[in-house]
Amino acid sequence: MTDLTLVERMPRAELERLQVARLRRQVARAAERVPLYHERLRGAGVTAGDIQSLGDLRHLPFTVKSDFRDTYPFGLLAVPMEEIVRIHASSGTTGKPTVVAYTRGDMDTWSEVMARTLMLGGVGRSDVLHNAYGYGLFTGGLGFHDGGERVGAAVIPISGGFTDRQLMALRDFGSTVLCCTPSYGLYLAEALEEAGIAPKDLRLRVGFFGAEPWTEGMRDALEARLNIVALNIYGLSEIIGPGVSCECPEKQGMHVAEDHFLPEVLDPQTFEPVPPGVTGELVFTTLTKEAMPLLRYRTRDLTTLVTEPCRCGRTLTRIGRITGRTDDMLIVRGVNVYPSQIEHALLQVPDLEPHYLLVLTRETALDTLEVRVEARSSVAEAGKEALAALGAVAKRKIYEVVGVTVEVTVVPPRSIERSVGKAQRVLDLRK
Ligand code: DLL
Repeated sequence: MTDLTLVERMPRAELERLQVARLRRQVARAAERVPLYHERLRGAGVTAGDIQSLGDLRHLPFTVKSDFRDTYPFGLLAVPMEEIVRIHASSGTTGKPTVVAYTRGDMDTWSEVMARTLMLGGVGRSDVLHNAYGYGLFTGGLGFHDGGERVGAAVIPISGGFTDRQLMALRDFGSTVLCCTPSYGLYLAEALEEAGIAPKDLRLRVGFFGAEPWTEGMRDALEARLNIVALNIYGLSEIIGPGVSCECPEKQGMHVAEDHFLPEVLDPQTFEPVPPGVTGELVFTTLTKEAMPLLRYRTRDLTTLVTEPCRCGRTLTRIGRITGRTDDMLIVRGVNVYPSQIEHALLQVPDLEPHYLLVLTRETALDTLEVRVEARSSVAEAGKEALAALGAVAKRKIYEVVGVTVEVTVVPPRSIERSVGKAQRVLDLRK
C-alpha cells in the first residue's frame, strides 16, 4: 500500500504545484460539465487556462448554500447519475435538504482523507473504533466507518442513542477510539460514571470530536473524564463530509487535507484574504471531486488560518477552532438547524401563528431546543389540552422536516414578545 500520508509532509512549493495543476483541471471540469459554473465562469471571464498560480483563485466565482437549493437535487452534478454510488444530505435553509453525491472515485478520496484523519491520532489495525456518529444521510457515521475500515481498525457501527448498548460496547468490545460529537462524548462520560464504569475499566485512548462547535473547556472535561486525547475534527457535507481537516496530537489547529480541499479565510465583507491569525469566513475549493466540484464554497464558518510549521512535521496548513458563523445556523445535538426550517415546518401546521421563539439550553451534556409558538385564538380558547395537542402535532412536523426532536410549547396569541425591527427568533442560553 502506498503511504497515504506522504503528501502531508511535502515541501510547500511542491504541494502548491500539485494544487495549481489540480485546480486547473477542476475548473475545466466544472466549466464543461456544470451549467451553473459554465455561466458563472463565463460571467467572470475566467477559463481554466488562466489559472497559473494559487493567487488566481481570487478571480474565480463563489458558490453559496442557496446554489444547492436552486439546483435541487442534482443540478450541480458533473457526471451522469450512472456514475453516482452514494448520496448524502444535510440541512438546507428551508424544507429542502442540501444534497451531495459521490462517484466511486470520490468515495476513494473520502475514505483516504478519513484514513489520514484517523492516522493523525495513531489509529491502525490494532484499534477498535466505536463510531457513535449518526449513520444515515448525515456524513458523520459512514465517513468514519469507511475511514476506519481503510486503516484496518475494527469498526463498531453503533451510531447514536441506546445508552446502555453504548456502554456495553465501550467496555466489552474493548473500544480504543471514540468517534462522536463532543456533547455526546460528554453525555457518554456522564453515563459511564453513573453506571460505575471508570476510565481504567476501558481501553479508550483517543477521541475524534466534531460536527458542532466546542471549546477547550469541553476538551479538558472529555480528556479528564474519559482519560483520552480529544482531537477536533471539522468537515462539511458540501465539501466531502468529515475528513476535510483534523488536529494532530499537538492540538495547535486542524490540518487541512489541502491536496484535495483548498482553503481560504476571507473578510466576510470585502472577500479579501485576511492574514493568518485573523478571523474570517472559511471558503473551500475542491481540487479532486468528480461528482460535485465546488469552486470557492462559502462555508459561513468563522475561523483563522494557522500557517506556522507544526511540530508534528506536517506541512499542511491548519485552521483554528470554528468560533461562529456568518449566518443563523444552529447546531443542536449535532444536527444543523436553520430557524427558517423550523418556521417552514410550523407554517405547515394549521392553527399556529407565525410568531415563535427558539430557546436553546444545555442542562446536562446535551442540548435542548424548545420551540415556543403562538396558537390561533380559537385553539387558545379551547383550553390547555387543545394547546398541548397542537404542540404534539408541531413536534412531529418539525421532526419530519428538520430531523431534530424539539420541545414544543404552544402559547396563547400575543404571548411572545414582538420586536421592533428585526425579529429576535433565537434565545441561546447554552454558553
Ligand atoms: O458535520 C461533517 C462532520 C461529521 C464533521 C463528523 C466532523 C465530524 P454537516 O452536517 O454538513 O457535516 O455540517 C457541517 O458543521 O459547516 C460547521 O458549522 C459544523 N462543524 C463541523 N465540524 C465542526 C467542528 C458535518 N469541529 C457544519 N467545530 C460546518 C465546529 C463544526 N463546527
